[in-house]
Amino acid sequence: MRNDAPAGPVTADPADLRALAVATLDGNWEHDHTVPSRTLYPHQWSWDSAFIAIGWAHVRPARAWRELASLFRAQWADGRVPHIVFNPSVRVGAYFPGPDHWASALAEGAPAAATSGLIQPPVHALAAWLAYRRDRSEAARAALARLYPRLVAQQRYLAARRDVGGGGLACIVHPWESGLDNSPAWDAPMAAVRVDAALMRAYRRHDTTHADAAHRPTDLDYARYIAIVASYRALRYRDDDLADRHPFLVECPLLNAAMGGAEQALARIAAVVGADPGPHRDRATAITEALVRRLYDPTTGLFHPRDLRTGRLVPARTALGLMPLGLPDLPARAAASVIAEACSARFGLAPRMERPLPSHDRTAPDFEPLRYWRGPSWLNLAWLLRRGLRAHGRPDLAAGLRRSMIGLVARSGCHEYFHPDTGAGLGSPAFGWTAALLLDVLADG
Ligand code: 9WN
Repeated sequence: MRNDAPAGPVTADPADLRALAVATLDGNWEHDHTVPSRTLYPHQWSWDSAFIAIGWAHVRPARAWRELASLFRAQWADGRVPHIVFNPSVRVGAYFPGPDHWASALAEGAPAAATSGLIQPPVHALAAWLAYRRDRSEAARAALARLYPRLVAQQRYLAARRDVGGGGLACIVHPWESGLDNSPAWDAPMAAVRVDAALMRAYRRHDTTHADAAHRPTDLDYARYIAIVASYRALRYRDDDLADRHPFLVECPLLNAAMGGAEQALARIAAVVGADPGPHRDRATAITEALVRRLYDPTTGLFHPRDLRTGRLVPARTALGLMPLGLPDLPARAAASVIAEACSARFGLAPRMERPLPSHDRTAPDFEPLRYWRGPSWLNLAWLLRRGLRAHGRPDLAAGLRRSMIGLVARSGCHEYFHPDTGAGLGSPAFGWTAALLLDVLADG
């Protein structure tokens, strides 16, 4: 099956939903990895592969390990895991910005494959651990042992090269690194990026030929995205002196929560592969403490990104600010306030949810129900939040979120994202992580 055709309204039968999810993943499988979408994203994406591996582990475990192995084959010498690994057999120009734009071959320590120079949230150690929990075969243990040093190097890169603020957290150098590209969380730091509005005349976007332009980031967003890439590319993606020369430096709550979660997962993996879990546990504790110290705002009860160019927290209340709940050692006070915010009218979490979890505060004036990460509901955010609710003793809310996630796919299919009021499917109709994470929640009632 090639996944280009929109999926129709589906079914509430779990067996049918599971079959739809497996068909979606099968349709997106590409020899050693899974594309997020055949049309919009025809290469391999970093955090997509992690979520997708979690799904494969339920149905074709060997593919979970191949997915992670192929991604980590493209790891850079400094430990960074690139956010896109380009498939050389895909037509040049099928995605913008493509391999020529990134020119990774010119950078020191880049792999043989063409990649981007950016990263995405490090959810891979968690994915590897969850895949192993489902598949404890000897082959799985060997795959986990091969991945372990690479996962450790990924964390080392973040801690050693990206702690520009010096407070024990990693910063992102581009909104794409957060995975939530056009979140209102980035509006203030992005506004400070000087850009010539005519810049995009020199390029052709491809996303807007496959998706409605009104649902995607704007041309001005793209002009800034390209300007920030140009700044980093000019340094050959080196991280020295970022504070002096790079226009976008922000500590993101989701990326850092993922980094802390990765250390928790690595502690478990270490115990399986004969390494010492202790340092991982210590680093997990230190990251949680740094998150609370640097990104928690007791007046909003939420976590907020810190803009390192101004030193200030970004005031927008987005779903990013809920994500540190995934850390099991988050202090009870912070966990309680995040849960209270999640249950407020802003995010509408409840044991019986009336509407799906939005990606942005639905009471905010800049909430946009159709535009990508500025309002629509995404399954990966719901999945991450659900883990946090379980870790912090709220199975009732976790169950509400699970039902809501299943309900979205039952209504609309494996879409990329969903209308936060109606649940209508938006973006790609056959999206990898939606299918994969649905398989995970279906298996885990
Ligand atoms: C840029 C692949 C990726 C996801 C991101 C999502 C989107 C890319 C784009 O698609 O970003 O990396 O072209 O818009 O925002 O989270 O990993 O699914």
